Amino acid sequence: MKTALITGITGQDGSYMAELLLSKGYRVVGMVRRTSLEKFERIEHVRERIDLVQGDLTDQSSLDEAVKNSMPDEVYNFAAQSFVPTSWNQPALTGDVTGLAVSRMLEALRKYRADARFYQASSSEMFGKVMETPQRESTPFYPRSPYGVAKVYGHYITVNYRESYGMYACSGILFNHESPRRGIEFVTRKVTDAVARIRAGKLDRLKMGNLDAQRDWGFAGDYMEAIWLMMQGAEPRDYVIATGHTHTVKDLVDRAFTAAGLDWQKYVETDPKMIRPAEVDLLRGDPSKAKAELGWTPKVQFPELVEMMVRADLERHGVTA
Ligand code: NAP
Ligand code: F7E
Repeated sequence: MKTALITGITGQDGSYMAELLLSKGYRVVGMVRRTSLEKFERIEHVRERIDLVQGDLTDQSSLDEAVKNSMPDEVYNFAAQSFVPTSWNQPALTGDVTGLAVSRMLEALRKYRADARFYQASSSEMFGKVMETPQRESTPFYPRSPYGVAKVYGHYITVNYRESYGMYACSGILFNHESPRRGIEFVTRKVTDAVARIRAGKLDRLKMGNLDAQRDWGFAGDYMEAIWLMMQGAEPRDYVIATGHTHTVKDLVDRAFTAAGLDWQKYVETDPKMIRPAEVDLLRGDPSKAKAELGWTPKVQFPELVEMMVRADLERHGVTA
């Protein structure tokens, strides 16, 4: 039986990856940080089938212990400060947790389990002010936020440990992926949750930022399959994981409101305070390397994804579609 250590198991991706690995017969160990109130909603349904270890990405000794005690065959490093606007408010913390901490994880592995396979959660935010469209593995990076800059560090330090020490260390450059478990501050969930609250009579206005931004949105569950395949290769390689299609935030808003029988123009207003200091205007990934080498293609398309999220939020708020 293989053992996997997942950092960020309480997050969106960690919870889907835990499910996937359990379904494949892995022993799953999740790293969680100490909080005054437990936040295990996303893993409640698998809680009895996984082991939890305490650790924090800012604390080397806790990472060492997590690795020593779990002796993983595979490590999925999902933990990060992952919200882009927060990265302007907390740039040093983001640099530490999202960037430098990747070195700490790699060092823990190098010391105690150098033959374990390591996955780093790289991001399309590294492409930022894009140098070409669609973005592929060879597209130069031009990050536009402290978050993007930190992810570039995490990406290259992973490449560096692969090349310096021969470790099986790889990165997935994942484009935005969403689900009913997406954090409430990210644009997709913010919109689908607002739609449900409007239908439940709990909200009458929705303030948004830049409606013209374009993103390549996929389903988190599909993307975890790609990551797992990446970790089973003959040699470690980095891959762009995306759908290859792009939509504006306005399109997302329109679809989500329409799915609940609402006209978005009656509820949505833009708030200049929500415009970011620097924006990533357009992301569209080219997943052809993942298709050719991993045999991976996304199953859920954008319209189904939005409908799935609206349906889940309507249910959460007790509204029948
Ligand atoms: P998420 O829902 O925000 O989850 C982040 C996880 O990191 C949570 O479990 C959080 O724990 C944990 N964490 C934060 N700070 C920590 C610290 N100091 N020590 C230990 N754990 C800490 O993020 P996600 O959407 O699942 O994304 C997973 C990873 O993929 C992240 O690295 C993200 O940057 C990257 N990524 C995401 C996307 C996307 O579209 N979702 C795309 C590309 C890359 P708590 O629950 O305790 O806060
Ligand atoms: O914004 C625009 C906003 O916060 C998407 C993270 O998972 O994906 C995510 O980063 C777009 C941006 O995600 C609102 O300006 C308009 O252009 O959902 P988001 P993100 O910044 O793309 C990448 C790949 C990651 O790696 C990150 O970890 O939507 N937008 N109005 C808004 N965004 C938010 N959050 N709220 C608004 O009201």
